[in-house]
Amino acid sequence: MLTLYYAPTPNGQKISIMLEECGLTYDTKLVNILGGDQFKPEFLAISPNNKIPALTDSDGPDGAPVSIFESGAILMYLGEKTGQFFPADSRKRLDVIQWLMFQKASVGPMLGQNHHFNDYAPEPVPYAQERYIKETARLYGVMDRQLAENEYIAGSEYTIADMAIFPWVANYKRQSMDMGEFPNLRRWKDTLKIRPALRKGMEHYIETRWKSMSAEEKKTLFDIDQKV
Ligand SMILES: N[C@@H](CCC(=O)N[C@@H](CS)C(=O)NCC(=O)O)C(=O)O
Repeated sequence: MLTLYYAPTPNGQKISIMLEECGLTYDTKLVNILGGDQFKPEFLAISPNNKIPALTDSDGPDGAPVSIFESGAILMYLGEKTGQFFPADSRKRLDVIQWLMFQKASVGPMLGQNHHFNDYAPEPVPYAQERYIKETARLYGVMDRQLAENEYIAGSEYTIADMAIFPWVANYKRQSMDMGEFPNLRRWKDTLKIRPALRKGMEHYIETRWKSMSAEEKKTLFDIDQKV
């Protein structure tokens, strides 16, 4: 049995997309990250960095149960487990790993800061707002150039690297990006967004997504002091 610890955010949606694309059966445990569920000992036991997503599998690689945190590791685990969306060929696999690492090290953290300073910061910080909008545009440019030469982000096949990036680029309006400036990225986004399984993954528990955050919820999510 696979159990996904989840909230409907880009990092959570990466995994619901992969589970749906693979046609896997899974349970979902909603983690209320605005209410502090991520700090509960039972969640920290499987996700020590107090973040969703996490996955448990009662049938791990050696037949024993396993738990996994970090979305990139979960995507690679599911790719290996199912033999889908993570090519076996060494060169192709290396391409997927590079673009997956690019998402994990750059797209997620930088676009996350864009969301933070433009949506959640208690007061406007123009330097930070501008910095992260410019960095988002730079990263969109990197992806646009890659997609000028390749159908998908890591080459000719749809892979876990595309699934990791899509939920972030789906938020382009919120990031103040004009997709007209990135025609190849737009072509890729429009191709992916009509995949039924990807749509199902994107919509997984989307009705529980918050529209706004109270001051107390922001403190739970963003006040580093209370986390140490
Ligand atoms: N590097 C992590 C990032 C995950 C992440 O940032 N999760 C956020 C939601 S999108 C979270 O759970 N935040 C709760 C917190 O920081 O307390 C991954 O890719 O899995």
